[in-house]
Amino acid sequence: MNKLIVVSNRTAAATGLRAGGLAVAVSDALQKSGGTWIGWSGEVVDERPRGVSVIRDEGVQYILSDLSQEEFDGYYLQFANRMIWPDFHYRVDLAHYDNDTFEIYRAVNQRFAEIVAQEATPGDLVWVHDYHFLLMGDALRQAGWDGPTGYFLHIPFPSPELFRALPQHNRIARSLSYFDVIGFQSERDAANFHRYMIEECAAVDLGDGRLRAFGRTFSARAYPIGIDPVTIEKAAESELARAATEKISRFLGGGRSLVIGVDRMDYSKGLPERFEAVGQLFDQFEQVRGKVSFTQIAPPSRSMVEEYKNLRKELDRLAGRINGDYGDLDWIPIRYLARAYQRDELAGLFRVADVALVTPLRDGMNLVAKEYVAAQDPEDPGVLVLSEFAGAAEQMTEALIINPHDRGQVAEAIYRALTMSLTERKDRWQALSETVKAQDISWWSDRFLTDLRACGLPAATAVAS
Ligand code: ADQ
Repeated sequence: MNKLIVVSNRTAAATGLRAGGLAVAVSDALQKSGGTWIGWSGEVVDERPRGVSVIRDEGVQYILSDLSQEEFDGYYLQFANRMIWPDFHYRVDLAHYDNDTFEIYRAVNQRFAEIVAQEATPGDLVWVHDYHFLLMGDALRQAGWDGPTGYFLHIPFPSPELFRALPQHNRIARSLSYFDVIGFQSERDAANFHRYMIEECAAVDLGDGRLRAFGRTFSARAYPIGIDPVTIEKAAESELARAATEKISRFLGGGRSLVIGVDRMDYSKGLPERFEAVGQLFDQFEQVRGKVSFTQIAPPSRSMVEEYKNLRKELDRLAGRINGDYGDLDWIPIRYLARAYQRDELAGLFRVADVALVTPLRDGMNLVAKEYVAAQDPEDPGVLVLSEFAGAAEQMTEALIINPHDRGQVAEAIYRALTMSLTERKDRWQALSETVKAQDISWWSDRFLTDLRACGLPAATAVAS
């Protein structure tokens, strides 16, 4: 193998590694193997961009292209974030189905495919990421690249009934079939994709995750993404972590328990439902009033999209109402901080939090669940309350698994977590920690890249290896 080429909408160069699981995960994988990362520069310009900019940083070469205003609106804001994102997160009610923006989305996929094809040389591996580039499979082949090409979807793959709601579903499925390896976060997602391909595209199931459809043979399996637990453990003991925990301890005052939530502000994360469940906790379990504070950290994202603006208003309203109903002169039940924090600061907050609420309505994986476990003190670990609809629930079965729509169940789980014995907390944490350590970020990328590499080998070698 020569080099690895990763393609994703945002790269670590453009995001500066802030909120966003993809940036965190992929930059770790690329730094280990060296290689090229191709994506959007983060800049929007008036004209259709012609050139690219090339940056080198910590062993990774970044090739970045601007987006024109028309591309940004059609490809990014509209098709990716107002059609695919809501549809794949089971929010058909929020999706704005539209054919014109699909054409712009297709053209942007083709433009980036041409940048990849210019950079790739025989022996390279191309690894495309996420829902911005669903059409990259055949776009790459059209651009002249025919080497091993993999695709990893970071968000859920919906049930076939919901995928079919996208007017372009068949076109997208055909394009996906041009990838050699398609990776999903969970078994549930992989099963949804298989069912769609078999029911709708007459795919033949060849066993072992492989399918034949549209005249192509490819594999589609689950590769649950992990984190680097060692980095998080260290981060939890850093200076920044200490400073953050001192600040929050001053706010909490002596003896008060901390329940924490950390999410991008997104309707898929179930934040209004979570706030309501915390309200219900104070309503149903009066004994915890004044003794527990819930802090939600939620940096606004995609704030140009209307549904996200509405969410912010909803959260402001709910936090205000719950604090008004239950708060006291010396106690604020819900604190909600609409800003990003550094990884070290978050790790410190995770470590001192008695309970973490990871309660998305749908989530591909959810890295916060894993980061929370990695940041705990083994002698006094906190408790994870986890939605059954996060991909992480398939691996993290020792968390308190809840249905985020069931406020009463979530309130009871929080109460149970707050009153859980040290022995039970340790047992649960031990099992979770073993999973997070064994199935870490390297495990994820190694498994995917091993399968992808096997596609580039002559058939006899691939079988023998
Ligand atoms: P996201 O939807 O962004 O990722 P998630 O997996 O939780 O969700 O990752 C968020 C990352 O951003 C975490 O590393 C977290 O620590 C960080 N973060 C969150 N809030 C922050 C804040 N206030 N300040 C700074 N950092 C913050 C998508 C999918 C997920 C999938 C990931 C990775 O939606 O389901 O797990 O990709 O594949």
